[in-house]
Amino acid sequence: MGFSLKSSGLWLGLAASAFLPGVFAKCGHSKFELVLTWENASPDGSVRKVIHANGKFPAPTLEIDEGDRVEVTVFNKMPFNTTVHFHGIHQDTTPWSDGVPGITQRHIQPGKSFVYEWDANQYGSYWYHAHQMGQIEDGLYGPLVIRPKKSRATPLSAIPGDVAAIAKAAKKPRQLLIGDWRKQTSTEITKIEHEANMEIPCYDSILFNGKGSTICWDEATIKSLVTPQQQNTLNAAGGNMTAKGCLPPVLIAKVIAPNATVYPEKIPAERVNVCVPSKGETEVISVTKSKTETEKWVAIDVISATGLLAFSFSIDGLPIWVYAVDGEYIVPKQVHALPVSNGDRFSILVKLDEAGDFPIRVASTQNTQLIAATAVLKYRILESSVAPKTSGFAPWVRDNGLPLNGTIVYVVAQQKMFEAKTIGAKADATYKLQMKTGATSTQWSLNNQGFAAAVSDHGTEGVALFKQPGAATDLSINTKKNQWIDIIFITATKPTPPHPIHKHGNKMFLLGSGVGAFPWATVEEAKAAGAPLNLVDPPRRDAVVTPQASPANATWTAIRYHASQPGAWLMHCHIQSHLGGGMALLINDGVDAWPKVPSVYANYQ
Ligand SMILES: *[C@@H]1O[C@H](CO)[C@@H](O)[C@H](O)[C@H]1NC(C)=O
Ligand SMILES: *[C@@H]1O[C@H](CO)[C@@H](O)[C@H](O)[C@H]1NC(C)=O
Ligand SMILES: *[C@@H]1O[C@H](CO)[C@@H](O)[C@H](O)[C@H]1NC(C)=O
Ligand SMILES: *[C@@H]1O[C@H](CO)[C@@H](O)[C@H](O)[C@H]1NC(C)=O
Ligand SMILES: *[C@@H]1O[C@H](CO)[C@@H](O)[C@H](O)[C@H]1NC(C)=O
Ligand SMILES: [Cu+2]
Repeated sequence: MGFSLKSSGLWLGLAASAFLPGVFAKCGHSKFELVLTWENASPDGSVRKVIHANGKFPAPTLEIDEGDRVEVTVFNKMPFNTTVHFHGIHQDTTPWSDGVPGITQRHIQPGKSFVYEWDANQYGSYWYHAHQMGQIEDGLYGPLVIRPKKSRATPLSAIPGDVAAIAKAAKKPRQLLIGDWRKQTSTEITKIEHEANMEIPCYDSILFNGKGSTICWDEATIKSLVTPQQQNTLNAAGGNMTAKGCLPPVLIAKVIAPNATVYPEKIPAERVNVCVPSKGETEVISVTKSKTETEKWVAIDVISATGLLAFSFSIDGLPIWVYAVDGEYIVPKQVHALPVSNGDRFSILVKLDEAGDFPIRVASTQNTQLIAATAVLKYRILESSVAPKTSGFAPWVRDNGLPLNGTIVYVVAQQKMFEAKTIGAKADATYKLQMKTGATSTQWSLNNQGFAAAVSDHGTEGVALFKQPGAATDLSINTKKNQWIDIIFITATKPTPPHPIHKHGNKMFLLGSGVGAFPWATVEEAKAAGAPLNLVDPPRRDAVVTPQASPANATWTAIRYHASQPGAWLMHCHIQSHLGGGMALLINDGVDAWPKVPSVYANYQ
């Protein structure tokens, strides 16, 4: 089965023994190979084409030790271009391994391979995914875990319980990737959206580690779940939720792009109006307590791999301790439900007492669709004579994503980082970005204009990282090395849904958000005027969610980051249809110290 692949600039001659699809790690150096293929599969019980990595979906977990040099070789055996992005990985001094076509590399074409190489100078829960068109929605995603070095202090002692049992659980967190899923490929969906001239945010299933089902609720159930906000939209535009629990895309188009000519007759009925149930497997996280253990805990890395849906995460009957967010330790916080947005990671610890099959509940919080699903946390106690509890657990959250009375929901703005990091006292530059919608509900922009590179290949213009940055435009900003940069996201057109804005490269400090169009020149001025801003110990995130804007009021969100890593970084909405619709900006960091790209990357074809 040995073979070699030549791509000009990169010669990969692999001996048969070295080419075992899978994973082999050496001390200080983690090497992985991912062979990508395009296969028939039925994650939710319904067959379609799915991207497999080393023969499976989701892609395998990459387990790395903090401090390792990481090398990931991607073999593209699919009939289309691809790239792979390591989400949340700083890529300090290796911007060419960030995986964004047109920004940091050329496409990996069918039959070609590409070597990503970077330093794991972080720890915790991450994930990797395709950064080419809508390929996340075709299944190219997998977990990435960086085991903290032994000397790293942890916040676990703040959690009440058996210290050893907690530490043992946290050493081996289980990964739970949560995705939304449709019975058609991303290319088919995009084609329908273009023909109908509107965005069609309606999904079939929720997948836990690639497993799930299409659940069809009856009309009465859907009616009982409609949220006040959804009812407002229905009342204003005139209509009902569809059999799939979706707001009719025509209503969304009416609100977002009222002047667009739409062709709803081009949308196949099963895409929105008709729900066809199908049954796949149920994901089970199994935990067993042995006779010698006195207390049992389980750690779970909750990872959102959704293309569009934001959701509430909870475990019926069990409170959860959040101890890390986006890979970094926080001061632990006990809650019942998590607001999870596209690309987020929450690392949680759960104390288990009585044996049972606890429902792990995910419910959409997106206005566009009512959809919910459960996986199972199966807890057993060896040699116990008590029968496990299999039903009757009290949920924390309704299937429309709204918390029940008394449920404590995690609040991102109140997040306290465990490790203090200096935040620049004052920004060297402030950018106010005007987020807009376009003439149709498929067009979006992060700053005035849609970003064409997000939808095309950027081929004729060349790769941003491979040339000296030009002057800043609506689609790019330039910074100098080690400047502190403030960015204010303003919802210039409204209404608009929440947007999970992800920044590549290093993390952002989330200073705050509020109502209005940010009438101030700087964050300091806003703070002096009483705006809700934390300039002392704000949360660090690799994505921030901009609050939705009603027809009456814009919203703003302020972040600060350190331009410590020269290179070309994309900042974009992580909703795949918004990214595809142009909601992106190029950040050229450190233009005065622009990196020299190794020829193996610069010459890659
Ligand atoms: C695939 O990648 C090549 C090289 O970057 C590019 O020329 C081509 O246009 C890409 N094809 C698509 C469909 O993006
Ligand atoms: C919505 O459903 C109700 C029945 O529940 C029906 O009377 C009404 O006509 C429907 N509205 C639309 C716009 O289809
Ligand atoms: C839609 O068209 C009307 C009439 O031409 C115009 O007044 C309005 O501003 C337009 N709305 C948008 C969102 O473009
Ligand atoms: C919620 O709980 C509080 C205190 O237990 C109670 O006063 C209140 O009436 C409850 N609200 C609802 C809507 O059930
Ligand atoms: C929204 O705007 C209206 C009118 O400008 C104002 O009265 C209202 O207080 C605003 N809402 C919030 C939450 O600030
Ligand atoms: Cu990303």
